[in-house]
Amino acid sequence: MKHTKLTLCALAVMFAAGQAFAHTGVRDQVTVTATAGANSYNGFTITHGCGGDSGDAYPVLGQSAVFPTGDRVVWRDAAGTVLGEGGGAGVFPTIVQVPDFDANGNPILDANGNPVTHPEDKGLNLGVNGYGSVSSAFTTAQEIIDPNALSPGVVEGLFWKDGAMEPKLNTITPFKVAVTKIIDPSVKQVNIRIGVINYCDLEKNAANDARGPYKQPKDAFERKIPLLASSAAPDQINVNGAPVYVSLPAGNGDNNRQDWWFAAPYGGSALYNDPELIQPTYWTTLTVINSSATGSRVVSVEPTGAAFDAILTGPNTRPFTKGNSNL
Ligand SMILES: [Cu+2]
Repeated sequence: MKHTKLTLCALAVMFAAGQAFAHTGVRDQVTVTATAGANSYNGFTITHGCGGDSGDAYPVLGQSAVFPTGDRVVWRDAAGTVLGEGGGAGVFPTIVQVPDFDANGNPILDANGNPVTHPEDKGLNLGVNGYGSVSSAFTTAQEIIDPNALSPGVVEGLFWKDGAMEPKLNTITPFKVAVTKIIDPSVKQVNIRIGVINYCDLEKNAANDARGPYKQPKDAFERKIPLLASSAAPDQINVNGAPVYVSLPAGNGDNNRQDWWFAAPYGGSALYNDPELIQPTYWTTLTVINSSATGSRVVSVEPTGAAFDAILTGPNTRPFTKGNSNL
């Protein structure tokens, strides 16, 4: 039997149950002011296995995330209307003074001997840092940077692998962000949308799924964990009894088991365009509150399709995907 929609999480069910913060979200909101930013030691909350709201839940084996960064961002108002692309949209300060250089590469100085500068928009920088250690279900945490980006060296994505979230439990994948002050007093809240993928089905995709058995996942301590949880079975009493868990058949004949926690990327994406996997409206969102706002505007910023295609490519999503196809 094919499970073509296993990856879709039933939003209506979750809101009906009053679990508006379920799915994969962000642990803490961040509060800044007109004059001061804030460091936030934060994380993604993984609240169920792939496809886990209305039936079987596959254990999450890893996670990728792309943050809105640099000039590959789109700003929207509360209704979703595009306000602009790139930069800080006058909400976050992204303009910096850059020195002028002469033809020989030496800084140009003014009459007082001070460097001559000009303003440049260096793009959005959330100051993302990955955190190591076995503080989530996954042993490996990696930062993803793009050497060809507007500001090379800025972390644009994070990646976790080598472990598994037991499907009846939750986990938090840790990161730090350094959010700057908000310079537009009319903006009360910024919803920072992050494109997150939870991987569940190791090295299985449309090209190879029918071949070979599903590999039993292991947790960060190399312990085997159950393959599958089913909401149709009685509540779990203990793992050894495990009436809840059943094995998967060899190969499942369909796409990877993945949950994609983002809507269709702005501007289109060559890699992330599978309508079975894209959420209708839901994004994993970091909420930033401006405590010194005088207005009540809510704006959002999200990575563009170009950012997805540059950051979450095959090398940055392996071993869960191979190459740039069948993501
Ligand atoms: Cu959910």
